[in-house]
Amino acid sequence: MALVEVKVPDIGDFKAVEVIELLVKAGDTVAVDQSLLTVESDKASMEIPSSHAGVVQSLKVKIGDKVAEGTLVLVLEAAVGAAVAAVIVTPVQASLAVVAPAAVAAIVSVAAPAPDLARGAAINVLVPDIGDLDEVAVIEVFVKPGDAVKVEQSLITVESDKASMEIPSSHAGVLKEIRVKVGDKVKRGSLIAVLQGAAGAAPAPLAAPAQAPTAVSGSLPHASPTIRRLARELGVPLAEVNGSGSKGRITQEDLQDFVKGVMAGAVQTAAQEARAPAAAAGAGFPGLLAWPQVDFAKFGPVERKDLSRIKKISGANLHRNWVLIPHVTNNDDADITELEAFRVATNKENEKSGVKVTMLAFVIKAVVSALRKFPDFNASLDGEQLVYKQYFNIGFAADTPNGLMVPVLRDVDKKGVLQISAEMGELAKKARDGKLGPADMTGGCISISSLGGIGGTHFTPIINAPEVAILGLSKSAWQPVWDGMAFQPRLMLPLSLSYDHRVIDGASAARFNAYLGQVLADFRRVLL
Ligand code: CAO
Repeated sequence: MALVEVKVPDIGDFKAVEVIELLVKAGDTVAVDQSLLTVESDKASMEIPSSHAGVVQSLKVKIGDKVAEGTLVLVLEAAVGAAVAAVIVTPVQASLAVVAPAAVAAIVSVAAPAPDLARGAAINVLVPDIGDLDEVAVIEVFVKPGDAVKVEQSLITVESDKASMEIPSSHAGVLKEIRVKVGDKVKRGSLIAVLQGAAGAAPAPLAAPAQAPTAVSGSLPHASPTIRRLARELGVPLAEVNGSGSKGRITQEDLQDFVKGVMAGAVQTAAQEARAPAAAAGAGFPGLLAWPQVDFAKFGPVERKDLSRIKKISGANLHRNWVLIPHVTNNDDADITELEAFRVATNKENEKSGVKVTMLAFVIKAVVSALRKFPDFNASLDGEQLVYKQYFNIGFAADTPNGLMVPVLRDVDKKGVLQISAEMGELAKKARDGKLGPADMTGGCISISSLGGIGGTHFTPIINAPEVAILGLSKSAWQPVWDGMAFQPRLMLPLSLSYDHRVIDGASAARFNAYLGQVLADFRRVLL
C-alpha cells in the first residue's frame, strides 16, 4: 500500500491561515473529496478536502497551527485500487474554492468618471473573482439602504459547499440599493449593491484593488461552513449559540447541545422569547381580546422591575401547563390528629440531631403508598401512550426569594421520614441559595406544593408537566368532626389534588385522595 502525503494546496494569497477544526483522526477512512480540516482567515473559512481515498495514518497539523501552501497536513494509506500516482497532493480540488483576500475585495464599476466620486456618484459594487466557484449562495446581508458603508466593511457573506467568505466594500459611501438577498445565487460580476460615493472619499480604481484582510465587521458567527450549513438546515439561529472552540468558534457539539437544550425546553431562542409576550397578549389565541394596555402612572406613582430569570422560566412553564392540561382539582381533608402527636414526639426525641420533621415528610411517604396503589398517578403521557414509572421520585415546590422552584427527592420509597426530612432541608436550602442544578429538578413522578406553613384552606395547584398530578397541602386546623355520637376536635389537613383529566378519571382522583387521607389518619397502612 502506498503512502500519500496530503499537503495544503494553492490557497491564493493566504500566507498563514489558522487550522480551526480537524475533521478526521488517525485510523479514519476518508473518501475522495472528504473535508479533512477547516482553515480560517479574517475574511474566509474553507475546508481542505482529500484528493485520495484511504486510511489516515497520521495527522501532521493540530488546531491552532498556521498553515500555508505546501504544509503537510496528513499521511494517508491509499486504498487498494485508488489512484496513487500523485504522491504529493497539491492541486486545488475542483470543488474547493480558495479565495485570496485580494480577490475578495469587491469589484467596483463606476457609472460616472472617477473624479465625480467625491461629489457622490453612483458606484455599482459587483461580486469579484471568486476562484473556481461558478455560483455561490448569499447567506448573510450585513447592510441595508441608508447605511453609511466604510471602505473594507463586509457587505455580504457568500458560501459554497467548502468555503464561506465575506465580500467587503472597496469604497466608502451611502448604500442606495442592495441588489441581493439571502438565498440568492451569485457569481463573478453579479451586482451586489449600489453605493453613493461619500463626499471626499478616495476615488477607487475601476477594478478590484488588492487589499489586506482586515477585522471582520459583520456579525457572522464564528463557525465553519459545514456547521453553518447544518445550522441553516436545522433552522438554528447560529448567532445565539455559544461557541466553545478556540476564539469562541461554534463546534458541532455546541450546535447539538443548543438543539437539545431547545427541545428539552431548557433554552429559548430569541424568536421564541419574542413570541412569548405576544402569546401573553392574547395574540397566540385567535379571537381573544388583546391584553389591556394601561398607563398605571396615570393613577399614582409606580415602579417597574424586570421579572427574575426564575420567574420568567417558571411562568412560561406554568402557563403552558395551565393551557395544555385539562385540570380538575379534588379537595379532601385528612385527619392527622394522631400523626401530628407522633410527629411532635419524634421531633422531641430527635431534638439533638438537628433534623426537624414536618408534616410534609410524612405526606411524601404516604404519597408513595398511594402511587403504588394507583399507578396511573405515577405515569406520563407520551403521545397516545402512557409511560408507567417503576421509581418514586417526588418533587416539592420551594418558595425562594427569586421565585418558585421544584427540587426532586429521589427514590423516596427506599428512604425513611427522617432521611426525607434531612434531604428536603438540603434541597430547599440549595433552592433558596440559587444553587439547584438541572439534575436536582428533573425526573419527578408527582409534585407536592405545601402552603401548610403559611395558611389557606384549599387551592388549585398547577400540574408540573409531564407529570399527571400535583398535591397541594394547606394549613391543618382543628375542626369539630362528628363521630356518630358527638363532635370531636380533630386536626384536619386540607388536601388539594389537581389531576390531568386525560389520564385520570374523577373517581380515581377521589379514591387517591381518600386513600391518602386513610394512610395519614393511620400511618400503619403504609406497611400494608
Ligand atoms: N399545617 C400546619 N402547619 C404546617 C403545615 C401544615 N400543613 N406544614 C408545615 N407546617 C408548619 C411546620 O410544622 C413549621 O412549624 P414550626 O415552625 O412551628 O416548626 C412551619 O409550618 C414552617 O414549615 P416549613 O415551611 O419550614 O417546612 P415544610 O416542610 O412544611 O415546607 C418547604 C418546606 C420548602 C416546602 C416550604 O418551606 C416552602 O417553601 N413552601 C412554599 C411552597 C410554595 O410556594 N408552594 C406554592 C407553589 S404554587 O405557587
